Amino acid sequence: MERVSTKNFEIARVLEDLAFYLEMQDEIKFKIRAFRNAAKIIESLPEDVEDIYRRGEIRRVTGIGAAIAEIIGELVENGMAKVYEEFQEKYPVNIAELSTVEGLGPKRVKLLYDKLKIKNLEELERAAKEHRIRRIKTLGVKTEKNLLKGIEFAKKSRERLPLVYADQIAKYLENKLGSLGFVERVTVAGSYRRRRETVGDLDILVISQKPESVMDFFTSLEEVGLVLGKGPAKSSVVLKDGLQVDVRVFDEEIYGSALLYFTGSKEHNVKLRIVAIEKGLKLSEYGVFRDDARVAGRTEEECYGALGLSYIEPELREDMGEVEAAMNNSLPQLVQLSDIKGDFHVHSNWSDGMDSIPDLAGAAREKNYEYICVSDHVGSLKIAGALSEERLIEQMKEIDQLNNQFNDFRILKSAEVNINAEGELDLSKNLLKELDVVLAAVHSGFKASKEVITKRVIRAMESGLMHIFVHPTGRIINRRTPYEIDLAEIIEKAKESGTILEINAFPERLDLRDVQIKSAIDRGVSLAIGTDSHNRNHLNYMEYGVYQARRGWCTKKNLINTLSLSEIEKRFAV
Ligand code: DGT
Ligand code: CA
Ligand code: CA
Repeated sequence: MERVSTKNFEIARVLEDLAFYLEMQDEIKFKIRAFRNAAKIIESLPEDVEDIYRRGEIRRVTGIGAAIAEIIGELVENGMAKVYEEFQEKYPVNIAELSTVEGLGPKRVKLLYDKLKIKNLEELERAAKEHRIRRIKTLGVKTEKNLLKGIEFAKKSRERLPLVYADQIAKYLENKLGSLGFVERVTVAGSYRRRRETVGDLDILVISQKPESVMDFFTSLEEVGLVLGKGPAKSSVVLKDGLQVDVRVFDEEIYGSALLYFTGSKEHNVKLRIVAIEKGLKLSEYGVFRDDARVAGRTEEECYGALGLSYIEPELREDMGEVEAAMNNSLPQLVQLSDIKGDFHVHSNWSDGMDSIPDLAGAAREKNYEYICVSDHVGSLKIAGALSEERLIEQMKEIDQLNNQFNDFRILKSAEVNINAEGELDLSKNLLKELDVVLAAVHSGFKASKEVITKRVIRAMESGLMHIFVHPTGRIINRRTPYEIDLAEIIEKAKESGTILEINAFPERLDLRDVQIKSAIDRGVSLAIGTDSHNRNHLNYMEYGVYQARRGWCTKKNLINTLSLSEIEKRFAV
C-alpha cells in the first residue's frame, strides 16, 4: 500500500476518506461529523500536524478526540492507519475521484460498488454509458443522466489543484531545494506565482552553479512518483499525489528574464514580445536584447524597464489591459493583506462552526483586526445548524456582552440569510433591522433557470434589507458548477442599490472569480472579503481572498475590509 505522506493536507484527506467510509457504513452522524471536522481543522492548521504530534500535543488541538488522535499517530509513525487499510480492502474505491462527481455521495458509492463493482470514474462512466446504472431500482434513468453530466464536469476539472494545496507542496519543495548548499535562490513561478485559484503544475526556477546536483536531488525526493525527464537545465516529475513539477536551473545574470518568461501568463508574454519588437528589441527567457547584446535580464524590474514599462505584479499578468496600463503608468495600486482590518463572514459554534465567539474574536484580535462579522446561518432552511430567531436573539445578547469588554474591537452582529424562492430574505424584518450587517445567499433552488435565480436575487437587493451578497455564483472548485445567474445584471443592481458583493475567500469557493471582481470594480461596486470561516484557523484564508481580489485589480478603495472600525460603523450606520 502507498505510504501516506505526513503533510497536513494528506492526513486531512485520509480523515475525509474515513468520514466517507463511515457514511457508507451508515455510522452515526456524530462520528462522521467528528472526522470531517477534524479533517478541516488539520487542513487549516498553521503548523505541521506531525510536529504537533511529536511534541505530544495532538489532543490539545480543539476537535481532535482520542480515536482520531490515535489514527493521526499511526499515520505519522507508519504512513498508514489500520482502520483505513481495512476499509480500503473492503471497498477499494477511489473516493477522491468519485466524490468529485456531483450527486454521488457515500451511500451511492456503496450501492454502485455492491451492485456493479464500480471503483473509479472510468468504470462509473462506462456503466452509465452502457445503461447499467438505470437498472438499479433506486437510481433510474434520471439519476444515470445526471451522473453522466457530473462525470463530464469532474473529468474536466480534476487535473487542476486548488492554490491552497499547491501552496503547501510548493513551500515544502522550496524549502527542500533552498536548504541545499549549492542553491542560491528558488522561486516557484507559473500560475502559482500569479496566485491563480488553481494550478495545473508547478514551475520552479533555481539559481545554482551545480545544476546536475540540483536535478539529482530533486528527482530522487521521496515524494516523486515518476520522473518524466531529467537534464541539467530542466527536469520534470509527477509527484505521488499526481501533481507535475518542472524544475529549471538558470544563471544569476538572466534570472529576471527567466522568471518573467516562466511566470507567464503565455498571453502576457506574447504581449510583451510585441512591445519589445516595436522598440527594436528582442525578449526571451534569456534576456532583453538589442541586436546581439543583452540589455536586461538580471531582474524583472530591469526587463520591464527596458521595455519602457513599470513593474507589473504577477497577479495582473493575464493580458487584461495591464501592459497598456504599465505603458502609461496607470496600473492600480493593489490591495495588500496588511491593509485588511476585518473579516465579514465567520461562523461560530452557534451554528456549524467549531469555535466560540470569544475564541474567534480573540483570534481576530491577534491579527490586529478591528472587527469581525459573526454570521451564522439562520432561518427555516435546515442547513448547517441554522439558528432559530430565538437563538439569534440570544446570540446577539452574548455579542453585546462581549463587546462591552473591548474598546478597540467590535463583533458585528450578522447572519447568513437565505434568499428564498420568492426572493425574500428568510428572517423576520425586525431581526434583519437589528443585525449590523446582513449577508444574503442563495442556498436552495440551484437548478432554477438563469432568469428565475437572477430575479430572486434582484428582488432581495431591492428590499433594502441586505448588505452583502455572499458567494454570488455558488460554485465550488472541482465540485459544483455555479448556478445560473446573470452576473452583469446583478452587478448593475448592486451599483444601483449599494449592495456589496462578497469575495468569498474559502479556498474551494473563491467566489467571485477574478474577472468577475474586475467587472464589479469597473462598475464601481464595493466588495467585501469574507473567509466563511468555520474555525479560527480558517481566518487565515483571508490571504486567498486578497490574492483573488488582486487578480481582479482591486485597490484599497474598492474593498470595505480596508475601512477602520469607525468608518465601518458610519457606513453601516451602527
Ligand atoms: P498552469 O500550469 O496550467 O496552471 O498555468 P501556467 O501559466 O503555469 O502554464 P505552464 O505551466 O504551461 O507554463 C508556465 C509559464 O511558461 C507560462 O505561464 C508562460 C510560459 N510559457 C509556457 N509555454 C509558453 C509558450 O508556448 N509561449 C510563451 N510565450 N510562454 C510560454
Ligand atoms: Ca504551471
Ligand atoms: Ca509547467
